[in-house]
Amino acid sequence: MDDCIFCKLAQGAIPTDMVYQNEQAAAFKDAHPLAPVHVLVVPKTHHENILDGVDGQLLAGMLDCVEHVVDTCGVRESGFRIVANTGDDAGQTVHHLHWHILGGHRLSDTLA
Ligand code: D5M
Repeated sequence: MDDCIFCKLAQGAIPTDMVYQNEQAAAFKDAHPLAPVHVLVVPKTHHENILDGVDGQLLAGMLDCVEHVVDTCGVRESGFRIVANTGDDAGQTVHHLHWHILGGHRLSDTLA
C-alpha cells in the first residue's frame, strides 16, 4: 500500500529503530512508548488486521520476531504483554496489522 507508514517502516523505506527483522516481518521501537519495553511487530506485506489474509507463514515470521524481541529486550522471564488493537472500538490508529510487545515493568491489571 503506497501511503502506509508501517509498510514503509517494515520494508526499510523509512529508517526506524529496528530491533529485529526476518523475511516476513520487522520489529521496531514504538515512537510513543507506554512501557520501558514497547516494540511493534509488523508484517512486511500490507494486512489491515489479523483477519485480513494472514497465513501461517506470516504468523510464524511474526512469532519469530516476538521471540527475538523478548530475548533482546530481556523480558522473556519477567513477562510481557502482546496487544493487537483491531478496529475503531479497540483504538487502532494505524491500519496495518501490528502487535505491541509491552514489558519491562509491572503492567496494568486491566485489559479493558
Ligand atoms: O498503535 C499504533 C502505534 O504506532 C502507536 O503506539 C504509535 C506507533 N507509531 C505511529 N507511528 C510510528 C512511527 N513512525 N514509528 C514508530 N511507531 C509509530 P495502535 O494500536 O494503532 O493504536
